[in-house]
Amino acid sequence: MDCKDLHENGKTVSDVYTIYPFGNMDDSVSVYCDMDTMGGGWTAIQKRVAGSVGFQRKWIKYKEGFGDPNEDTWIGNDVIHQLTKEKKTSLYISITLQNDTTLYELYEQFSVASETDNYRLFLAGKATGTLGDRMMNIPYTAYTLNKMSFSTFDRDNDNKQDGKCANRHKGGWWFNDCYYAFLNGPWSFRNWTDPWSPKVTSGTQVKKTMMMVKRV
Ligand SMILES: [Ca+2]
Repeated sequence: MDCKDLHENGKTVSDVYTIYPFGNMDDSVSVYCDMDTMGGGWTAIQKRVAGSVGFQRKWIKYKEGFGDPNEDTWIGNDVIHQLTKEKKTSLYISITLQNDTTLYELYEQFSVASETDNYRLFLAGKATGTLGDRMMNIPYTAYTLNKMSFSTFDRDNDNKQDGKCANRHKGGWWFNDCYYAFLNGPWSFRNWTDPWSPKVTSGTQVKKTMMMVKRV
């Protein structure tokens, strides 16, 4: 079903694998599995290493997924929902900087609702790491991403009254009245503001990003 199953069945090398998250052999998904980080068995839902894939995509593309798991990819919101809907699932986010330092944040509980609830984000439990929590419990509540719907440039579900965060910031995400953390910004670095404020304030600092999930 996911990379954790593969890991438990002896796949211990980080690589691209085929999983069947919908429990049906006709519905395969090609994913990057991280078998090294924190015990391994992590399924990458987002990965950016090359900038070869644009992340300013329509709702339907975020729903279905896009890109290449060997390079840059969004696994798809339907798959993320499927992977997180039943079991308690953790989210591991990392940003590798141009100087090869990797910062991370681990969210104990993560899930994404179905399309009928606009792939709403749920985070709970502890947040730990070197990035600092900038999604769940933050002092400026207008930038809290927890419990926000997903938005794309053609589907505005954000809390910005006078505009669309997805248009302004050029990518799909769980925007509020926008954000302190946004990993789907334009890879044309100068245009990507605050991937993870204040630790990473410009896309020019970013070499790689990962968002990965694992049942716990
Ligand atoms: Ca709006």
